[in-house]
Amino acid sequence: MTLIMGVLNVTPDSFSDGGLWLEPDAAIAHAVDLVDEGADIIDVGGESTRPGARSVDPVEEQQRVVPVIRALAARGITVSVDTMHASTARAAADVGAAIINDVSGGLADEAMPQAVLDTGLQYVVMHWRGQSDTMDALATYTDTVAEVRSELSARLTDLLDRGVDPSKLIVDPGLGFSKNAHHNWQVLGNLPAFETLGYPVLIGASRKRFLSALLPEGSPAVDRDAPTAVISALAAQAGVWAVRVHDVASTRLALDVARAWQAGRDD
Ligand code: PMM
Repeated sequence: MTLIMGVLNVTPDSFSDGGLWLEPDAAIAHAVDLVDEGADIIDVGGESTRPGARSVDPVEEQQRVVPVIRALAARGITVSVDTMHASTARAAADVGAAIINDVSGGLADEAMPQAVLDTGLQYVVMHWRGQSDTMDALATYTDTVAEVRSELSARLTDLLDRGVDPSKLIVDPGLGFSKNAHHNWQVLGNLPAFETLGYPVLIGASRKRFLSALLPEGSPAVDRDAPTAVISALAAQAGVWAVRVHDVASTRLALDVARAWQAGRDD
């Protein structure tokens, strides 16, 4: 059954929810709501990765995320930490995080693979070609699916060579990261190609820019929750391990529909 990773951005500048959950108490309350709505994992991030976002000092990032992760883990909630910094991953592990979600797949901080080894946490390896200020310029492919897959495969090989336990690894093709709308749809239409890497697959389509083309011009980001939920259902049918979403309730419903559909077929 496909899991739901609920997004909790403890940032002033994330594109769809920046500034909403900067206060720890508000962040914790929102995470508890997401769990009540059906999230299996809460992904806590303290640095926006939207195109053009400024990078955040790891100390500031830790001030944002550590108290929130500590409180959520103490409530028995499974927490992932969305970070490219090894020091933040270690600080999160110390207060009970279960998963390191690194959108750079270990490329942004050379100390990350050792942090993965030392903490023994699960590790999301996302496809990434460069920091937020350069990533759009790097969105060039001749064969999108093959190139994303082989670049992910190279990251996996590197991590395994350093001794990371394969059972800890999760892959994510990184929708929107050095990928335009066309590239994103190519990835989504070919999810089995990523599943053949042999690791659980995570998909993060939620509220991303490429969904806006399906909606009336000028629609707010929350209007992307319906297309996001449809993607969640289709991704579940394609066998993904988890979907990372802002609006958990609509994706919960979509996954329940997909499951009922499947049960009808198996009956
Ligand atoms: N997207 C964002 C941030 N973190 N992590 C993973 N594993 N996959 C993603 O697609 C992903 C991510 C950017 O979205 P946000 O600003 O809404 O958090």
